Amino acid sequence: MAHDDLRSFLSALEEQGQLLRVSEEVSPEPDLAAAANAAGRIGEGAPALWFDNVTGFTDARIAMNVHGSWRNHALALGLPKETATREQVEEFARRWDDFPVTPERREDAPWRENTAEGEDVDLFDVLPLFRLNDGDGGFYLDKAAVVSRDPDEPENFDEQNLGIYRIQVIGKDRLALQPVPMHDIAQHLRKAEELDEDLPIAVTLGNDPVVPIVAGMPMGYDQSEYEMAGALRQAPMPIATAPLTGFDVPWGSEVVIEGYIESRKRQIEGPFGEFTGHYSGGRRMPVVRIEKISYRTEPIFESLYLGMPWTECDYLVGPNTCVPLLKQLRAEFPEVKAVNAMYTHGLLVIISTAKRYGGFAKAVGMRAMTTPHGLGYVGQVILVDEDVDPFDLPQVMWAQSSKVNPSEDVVVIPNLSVLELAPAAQPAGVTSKMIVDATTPVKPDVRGNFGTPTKDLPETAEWTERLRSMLANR
Ligand SMILES: [Mn+2]
Repeated sequence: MAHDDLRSFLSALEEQGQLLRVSEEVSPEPDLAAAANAAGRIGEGAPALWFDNVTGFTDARIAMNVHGSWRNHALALGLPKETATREQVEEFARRWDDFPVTPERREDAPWRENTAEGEDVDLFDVLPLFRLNDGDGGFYLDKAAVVSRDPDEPENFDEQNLGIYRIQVIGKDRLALQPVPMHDIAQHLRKAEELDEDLPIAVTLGNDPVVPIVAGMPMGYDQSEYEMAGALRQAPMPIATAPLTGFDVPWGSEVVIEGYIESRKRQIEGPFGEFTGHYSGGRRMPVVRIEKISYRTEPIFESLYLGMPWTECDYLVGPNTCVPLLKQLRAEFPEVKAVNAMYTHGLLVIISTAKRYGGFAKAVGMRAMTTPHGLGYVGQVILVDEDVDPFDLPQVMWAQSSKVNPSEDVVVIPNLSVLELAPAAQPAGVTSKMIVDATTPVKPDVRGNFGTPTKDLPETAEWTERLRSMLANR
């Protein structure tokens, strides 16, 4: 069942026992972030967290860890909460094939209830801002879906982009935003700055749970995130027209912030604890001038804790990284069976593939590095045979330990692109990348002295069931 906004999803989570209301008084720092950090440390099935009794805030409603467990991720896709991770990825991949689903335009967006513009814009009036990690340089909006358009083709709906970017609040009406060069908004900004024009944007906060999933997904430049949201929701995505920019924004957002990235202006942003498990330092980033805020009455502020994995971020960008890589690889290499890009946002990827001929698996690895996500992330690829499950790490370690002859199966390619946040890159933004071919060589590649593989015995499946039922009936 599709949820049209964050509120209805939080209600659904509560009905399923997947929302925990923290009613006792807590401090904004460090309690809010520490609680969300802890949600990633209490084992499977962590709930979303709701806070409305925060010292110093007379009027705050804060939701965290909304996607922060496989149960919540399943519920976000409208699946039963017990759905296994692998099944969630497979269902996600099935729904991908329903793309595109035309969105449904609605007029009565609830965020039209309240507005502030010009001199009256004050983010601190609307949002209960707090810091996440103790070394952060300020307050962040880290789960907002940002809408921008291609300045060359502003009427092209498919090129209108919805993306999640880290955003620091640097004043009551000022933001600093990080456009990773590999992401679509960076192309929009580059074109605007070539014309010395400000780039209009709409920052939407507190959305239906599929919006952060599609906004954080590495799709093609001219693939509409709203049309993909419709495919994943199995219902058209409700959108509405933002009043200042005229952009298409989610109908159900809690808060819509509109303004302009000021051409060629930069200001220090950061430090910020990142998904890599390391802080970025302070860096010069583009500056946003806010001109209008629209918001629901009693808006909910949704925030996401990130830092040393696993955190909510890792659940949010797990399947939505695996599936695009799988689909983009299969378009050219139908032999690819499965892709596991669950680790550190796909800085490392495990791919299982059949081989057409010797050397084929390495070609699959190189292609992974040139997909939209690969250009900024995929730094290590482990390739395994088609009968090895890339989500089963003991199997992957078996393949790597038994199949790899390092001098020939480990290929290092120097000076490739990666996002600046990758901690091991040198200089930031450039790195060597590695392919580990842990597949069995096929002709004409006849290296190694591989004997006949010891497959599970034909009767093992039957005995698995027998043992299970004997144990169950003891
Ligand atoms: Mn896009």
